[in-house]
Amino acid sequence: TKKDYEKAAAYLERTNKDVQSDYFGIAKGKNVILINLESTQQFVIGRKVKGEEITPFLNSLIKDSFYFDHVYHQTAQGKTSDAEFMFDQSLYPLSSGSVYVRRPDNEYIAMPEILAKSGYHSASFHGNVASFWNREEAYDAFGYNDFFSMNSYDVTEANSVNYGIKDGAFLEQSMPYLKSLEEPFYSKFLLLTNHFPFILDEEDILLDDADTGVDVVDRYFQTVRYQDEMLQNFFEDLKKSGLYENSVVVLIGDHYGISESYYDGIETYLDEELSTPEELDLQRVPLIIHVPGEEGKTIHHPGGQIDIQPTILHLLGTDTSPYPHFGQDLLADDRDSFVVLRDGDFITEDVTYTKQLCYDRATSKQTDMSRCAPFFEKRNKELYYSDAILNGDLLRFAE
Ligand code: GP9
Ligand code: MN
Repeated sequence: TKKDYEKAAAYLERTNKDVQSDYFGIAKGKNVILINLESTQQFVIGRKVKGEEITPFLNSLIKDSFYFDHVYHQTAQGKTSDAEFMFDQSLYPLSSGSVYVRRPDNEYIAMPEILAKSGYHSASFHGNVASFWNREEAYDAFGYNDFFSMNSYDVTEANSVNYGIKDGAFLEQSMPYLKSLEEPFYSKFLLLTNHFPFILDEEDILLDDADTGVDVVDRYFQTVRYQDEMLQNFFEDLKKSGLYENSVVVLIGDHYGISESYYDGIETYLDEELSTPEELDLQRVPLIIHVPGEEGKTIHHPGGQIDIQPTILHLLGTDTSPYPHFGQDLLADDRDSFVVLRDGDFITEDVTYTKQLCYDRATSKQTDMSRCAPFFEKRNKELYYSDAILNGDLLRFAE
């Protein structure tokens, strides 16, 4: 009911989600190119296998970008679709199933619709079939103008692996479409090659075997390395086309690639036993935001995928206060860092709550529950009001 909507809106107002940073509006009028790094976890950034960097291109890009090294994925069963949903809508995903599949008929106020008010055209690019995760229907609900899916690409046996068209061919074939878009645009690219079980053709293997004794982990490093190389090519094409200077590029991982059953391989690779808070920290995904002309800066404060939408909107100089959203501008220094994962775990500036235990973030040691307990109510409310909005289709009452 409208009353329920008003309660949720009052909660969002009380918790002050609209703190702005000094960077508000620095990218006004620029295009946005958001790239979803499939299954890419933060821990690969800056690391090496047999002396070779796993992500040489991303490592160099970070030097002149905003880089967030403590952003956690907040996805649940909807995997990529949950991540995308947060980027576009800044609501939590559902605790089970995918919002795309379960709630495509809801009213939404998503990124494409918000940016359309400033004259932006919006497009999503993805090499898999349009019906996967019910994207076609969901994108209509979010207000996307274009969806370039499998039918828009020349997909052959030779240029495909695992789930479909390889990232290299996908990005290359996307360029003409991207160039043809009306500017300014908001575009979203969903990569595909770095997906479990991490299969590559021989010619695409650019990194030595890590020899962890766990094949999935060894292959993971190689598909991440391949993805990195294809991104480098894409950036070169962006530069050639002239789009680079006029676009904000956001790169972010959608969810973990290595599940708990393969942690042995990560422990062998890192040469250490993972503590409980370190296991939670494996749920971090890289977030890199490149704004042309801006100096590089690394931000260590914790954040989540739910924060992507307000962070981008603020860079573009869009006031987010009229739009219901649970995230915050990650560039705002004086924000209250509070990351709620979909299973109820959470991370604050000082503590981590996971496996029903409380940990001190500075020491990674278990600490008294009294330091985590004060956040339980806020955690519950975040998830409660977001669920209420989705299950009650409450955005239809928003102005
Ligand atoms: C498939 C892509 C990958 O279209 O979204 O699927 P997921 O990571 O969600 O399993
Ligand atoms: Mn995914």
